[in-house]
Amino acid sequence: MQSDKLPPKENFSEWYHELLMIGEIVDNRYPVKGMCVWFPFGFAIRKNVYNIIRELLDVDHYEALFPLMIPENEFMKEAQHIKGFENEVYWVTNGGSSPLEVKLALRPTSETAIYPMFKLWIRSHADLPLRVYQIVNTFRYETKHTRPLIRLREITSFKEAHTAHSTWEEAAQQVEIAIERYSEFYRRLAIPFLVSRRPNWDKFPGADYTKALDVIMPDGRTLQVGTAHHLGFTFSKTYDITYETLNGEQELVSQTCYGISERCIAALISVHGDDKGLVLPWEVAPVQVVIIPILLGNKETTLEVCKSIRNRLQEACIRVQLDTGDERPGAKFYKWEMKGVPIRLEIGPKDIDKNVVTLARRDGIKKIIPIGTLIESILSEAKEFHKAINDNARKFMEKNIREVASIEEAEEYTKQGVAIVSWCGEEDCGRILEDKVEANMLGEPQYSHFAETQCVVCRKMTTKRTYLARQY
Ligand code: A5A
Ligand code: ZN
Repeated sequence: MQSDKLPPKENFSEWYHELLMIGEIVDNRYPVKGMCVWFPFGFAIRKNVYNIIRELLDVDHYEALFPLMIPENEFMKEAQHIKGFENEVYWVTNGGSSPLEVKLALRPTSETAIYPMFKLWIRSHADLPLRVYQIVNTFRYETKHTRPLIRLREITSFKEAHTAHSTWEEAAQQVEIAIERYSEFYRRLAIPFLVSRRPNWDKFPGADYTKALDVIMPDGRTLQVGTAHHLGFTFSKTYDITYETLNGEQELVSQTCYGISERCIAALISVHGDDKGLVLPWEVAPVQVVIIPILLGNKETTLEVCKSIRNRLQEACIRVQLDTGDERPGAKFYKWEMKGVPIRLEIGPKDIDKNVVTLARRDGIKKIIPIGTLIESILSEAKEFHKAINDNARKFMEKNIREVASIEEAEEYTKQGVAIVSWCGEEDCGRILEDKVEANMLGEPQYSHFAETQCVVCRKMTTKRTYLARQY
């Protein structure tokens, strides 16, 4: 039994874990560490969220599906990749009681499953660029503290895209396109984020470089919610993926890959939620509007009006629920607020007499709306609601980033938020920084420019900066 009292969001960790249960997102009681069960309500959110990713990628990617198991010989081909993942791989060694001739890895990510097939699929320049993605479960034997939706051993919602190009430059362009698509994705979830280029010692195993999106969580720590990797020629050399050029020569393809997991839902819940529970953006809320009848006087008439309004909303493709349960209205308000429903309509006999309804947004705004223009009003309030939760989230993010001038200040500030410090870009200085500040370097902020100043470690002049943060 769990209590249905939510701790205040201030106690972020307890709030988060409790809300996943009472908000019916995921159940962490499954008897394998790091593996969670999606409740139907959480799964409905997931479906809506992943529909956005699909919509954004389907424009110019193909969705595909590769097997879960990877033969050891394929998995072990790329040395840098092995080094990055070998301690995190689950191995299948038996079929029934017979040992397998070739051990099988459960994919921790799918480069080594996909690229042997790319070798077969790509013949000539006409096959390029090739862009595919899949949404699958992946397995990582994480040794750091596991957390639902954040650090899982079975990642159930791993969206990975893999692309192949005729030149390195075109692949670099694809990394930018990936970052742009992910940015659009997070804008639609009203989640502000930081984009940075990871330092070389933190890039994806086998990549030339990695760019990442990070979200600042309520406790000031950052969560990496998406990454795009320029793979250069690393894997095309290993897996011999070549194409015939216009002149009839064989050339290696240049590759990228980029991924997002259910961490996007962890961010969604954490960034927008409040002391009352979930706050869901309109586009992904399983229930967008809830109608609460106020049953005083002529109950029949009130229910009739509520039903006809529900039908009108359904015809307008709004996900609506009419709550005709026995609880008192106050108890229903509380329940649906906890579920994050963006808009609540309260309809009682007095409203009906005046041909109006009371509309209450999940962010606290309340209005009286004429029934005649209800659909238009709801749709415009939905837009306003998106803007309001987005502004609120942005304010929080901006309040928790600061440029600081010294190692000491960075050490102090990263206790509560993300510090920006000047860093010459040298690995030696970076390592010293991470060590002294006791925080992680997210890397260079992208698409921003800074004045010239001294590296906080070596004092060389530089226009470079890095984010420093305590990371999830
Ligand atoms: N093949 C590329 C795309 C790849 O695997 N990249 S990655 O290792 O960076 O993973 C992609 C994203 O998955 C990460 O940015 C992170 O947001 C998420 N992720 C990684 N490990 C995870 C874990 N154990 N649980 C949940 N999400 C995870
Ligand atoms: Zn330096």
